[in-house]
Amino acid sequence: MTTTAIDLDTLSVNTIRGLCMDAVQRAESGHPGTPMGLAPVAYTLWQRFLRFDPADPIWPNRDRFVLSEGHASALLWSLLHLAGVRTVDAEYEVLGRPSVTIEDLKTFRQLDSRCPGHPEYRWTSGVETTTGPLGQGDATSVGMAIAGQWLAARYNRDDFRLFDFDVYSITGDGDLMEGVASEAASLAGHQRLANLCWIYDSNRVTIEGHTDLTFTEDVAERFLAYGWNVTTVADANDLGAVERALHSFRAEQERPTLIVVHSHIGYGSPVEGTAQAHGEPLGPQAVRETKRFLGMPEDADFYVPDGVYDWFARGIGARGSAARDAWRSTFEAYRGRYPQLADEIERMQRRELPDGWQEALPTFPADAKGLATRDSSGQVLNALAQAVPWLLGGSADLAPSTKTRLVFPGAGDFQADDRSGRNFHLGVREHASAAIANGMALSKLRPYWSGFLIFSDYARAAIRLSALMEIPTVHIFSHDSIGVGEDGPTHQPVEQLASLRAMPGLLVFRPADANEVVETWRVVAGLRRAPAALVLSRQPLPTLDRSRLAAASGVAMGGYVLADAPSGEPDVILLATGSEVALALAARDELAAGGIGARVVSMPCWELFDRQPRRYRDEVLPPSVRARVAIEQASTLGWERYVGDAGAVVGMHTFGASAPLKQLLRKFGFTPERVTEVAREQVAANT
Ligand SMILES: Cc1ncc(C[n+]2csc(CCOP(=O)(O)OP(=O)(O)O)c2C)c(N)n1
Ligand SMILES: [Mg+2]
Repeated sequence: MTTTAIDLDTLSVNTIRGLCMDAVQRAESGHPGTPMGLAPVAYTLWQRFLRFDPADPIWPNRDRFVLSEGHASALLWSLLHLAGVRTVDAEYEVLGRPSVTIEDLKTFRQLDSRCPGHPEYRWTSGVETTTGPLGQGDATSVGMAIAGQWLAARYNRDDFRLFDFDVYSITGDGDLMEGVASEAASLAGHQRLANLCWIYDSNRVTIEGHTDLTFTEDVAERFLAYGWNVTTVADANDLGAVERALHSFRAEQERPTLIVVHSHIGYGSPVEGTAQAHGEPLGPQAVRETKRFLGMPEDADFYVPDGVYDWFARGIGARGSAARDAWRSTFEAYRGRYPQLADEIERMQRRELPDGWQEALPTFPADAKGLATRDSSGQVLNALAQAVPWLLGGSADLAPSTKTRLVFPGAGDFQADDRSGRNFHLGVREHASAAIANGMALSKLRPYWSGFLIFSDYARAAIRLSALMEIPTVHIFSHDSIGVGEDGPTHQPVEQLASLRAMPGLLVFRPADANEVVETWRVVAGLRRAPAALVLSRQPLPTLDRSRLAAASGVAMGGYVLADAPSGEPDVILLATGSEVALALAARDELAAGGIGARVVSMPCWELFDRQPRRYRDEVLPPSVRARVAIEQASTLGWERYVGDAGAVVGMHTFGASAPLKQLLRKFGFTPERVTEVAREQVAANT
C-alpha cells in the first residue's frame, strides 16, 4: 500500500485519537472526548507550525504550547510520544530517553507515571506549564508572550533575531468561563501581544451538559472588544481551515489572536457531542466501534501505524531541529559580538544570577523611627534589579502602595510601544497577575508581582501553581495586618498568613525590619526552584540596632535568637514575626525589669526554620523552656507547633476593625502590657 501525505495526516490524527482512547480506557479514568475532538487541531499546530525541537525541548526560542484544557492531557502525552520529545533533567542537560514512551502511555494516571492525570511541568519534559485548574494555562500563556516580547526587546539586535517565539494556548469552554482567563485576555489585548494565539476548542459541552445551560455569550465579540484578532474554523476536522487560521495568526502583527474552532467532543464515538464524552472512558465496546469508524484496526491497542513516527520526524522534527540549529549558530555569532548579553541569556536559562549580585544589597543603620518593610523592600528591590537585568515585574495596580516600582533610570514601563520596560502595569487583576508572573518565570525571567496581602486570596490558585511547579515566582504583599488601620476588616488580613504557610513548597517571609528585608531578598533572589511570598508592612517599623541584637543574616535559618534573656537562661521565649518583633523586644525589657528573663526569637520564615537540623531548632527553642508566647497580628493557626500545648499565642481570633492603628493595637491586645501579662502567666504555669 502506498500512502500519500494526506493519508498520513489523517492517519496521524486517528493515531492520536486511538492512543488517547486506549490510555483512558486502560486507566479506566480520564477524559477521552476532548482529545478526540481536538486531535486534528493540535496535530496541525504541532506538525505544521510549532517551532519546537523534540531533541531539545528547552531551546530558549522555541514556540510554547500550553494545553489550558489540562483535562485533555492524553492528547499532550500522545503528541510528546509521537513527536519523539526527549527528556531534560533538572540541570538542563538534554538526555536521550524519550519523554513519553508507549509504556508510559500505558501507565496513564498511575503512580509515578510520566503521564499523570494533568500536564505537570518539571515532571514530564515538553510540558511548558502545569494546567488543569481551568483558565490558568491561558493566563500563564500571557506571561510567556510578555516574556517573549521583553526578551526580544532586550536581546535582539538588527542583525540578530534571537527571540521571536510564539505562544499557543488551547483553551476550552471551561477556561473561557473562568475569570482569570478573562483578566488575562483583557491585558493581552491592551498589550497587543501579537505573539499570542489562543485556540478555542468550542465544542459547546462542559461537564453538566451543553453550554446553553450556562454560557451563551458571544465569545468572539467579547474578544474583539478586548482588542483581539478573532477568526473562526467551522469544522475542527478541516485541517486546511485550521492551517489558514494559524497563518492568519502568524500574519497578524498588532493583536493577539483567538481562533474559535467548532469541534465535536468525542468525535467518532457513539457519544459524540454529548456531555457523556467528557468525563468517562468510552468502554471497550465503544472504543472498538470508534476505531472501526476511524478506519483503525479495532483489536490493536496503543497502535502506531507504520510511517507515523517518521511523518512526525519529517514535520515537527525536521522543522524544529532546523530552527533550533539555526538559532544555535546565530547565538554563537551573537556571543562573539555581544558576549555580555549572551552571558545573561545563558545564566538566565540556568536560573543563575550575574556574578557579584549580592554586593548590590544595602544595609540599613539602626533607626528607632525606622521605615515600613514595604519601603525597605522597594529600596532593596531597586538595588537588586540594577544588578540583575532580568529581575522585573509589576503590580495589580498597587505599585505606589506596595513600593515595587523600579525607579532607576532606564527601568521604564512595559507597553506596546516600548517592550524593554521593566515595570509591568498588570491592572486590578490579582489572579491573572500571579499567573502571568508564573508564565514569565517559566520563560526563565525572574519576575515578581505585588498586591495587598488580603487579596492574595484572589491570586491563590496561581500562587499554588507556582509552588506545585517549583518555579521562583516572587509574590509581594504589603498591608500585612490590622496595621492597615482605618481601611478596616475588609482590608485587614487575618487568615492569609496561615493559609499561605499551609501551601507546600512556598516560602513565606514576614521580615521584622529593614535588615531582615535585605536578608529576605538575599534568600529569595537566590531561589531557583521555589516561589516565595513576601509579607510587608504598611506602617513604619524600627530598624533594629544589630550591634546589640543578633545579625539579620539569621533570616536564612528561618528563625533565630534575636535577643536572649539577660542571664542567657530564658524563663520564657517570645516568638514573633514582622511588626510584632519590636513588640516582643519591648515586652522583654519590661519582663526583665520584673526579674523575668525573656528570649526573643524572630521567625520570619517558618518553612526555612523547619528545614534546619534539630540541633539548631533546639538551640533556638530549647525543649526545656516550655513557657512560650507567640505574637503575630494574624490567625493563631499553626503557632502551637512552636509554642506547644502549654504555650500561648497573642493573635487574631476575629476579623479586625476600622480605626486608627493605636486603637486597634489596644483593642486586639498587641501592647507590651498584654504580652508581658501573657508571658508572666506562662512563666507561672510552667514552673
Ligand atoms: C478551575 C476549575 N474548576 C473546575 C474544574 C473541573 N473540570 C474539569 S473539566 C471541566 C469542564 C470543562 O469544560 P470544557 O472546558 O468545555 O472542556 P470539555 O468538556 O469541552 O473537554 C470542569 C468543570 C477544573 N478542572 N478547574
Ligand atoms: Mg467544552
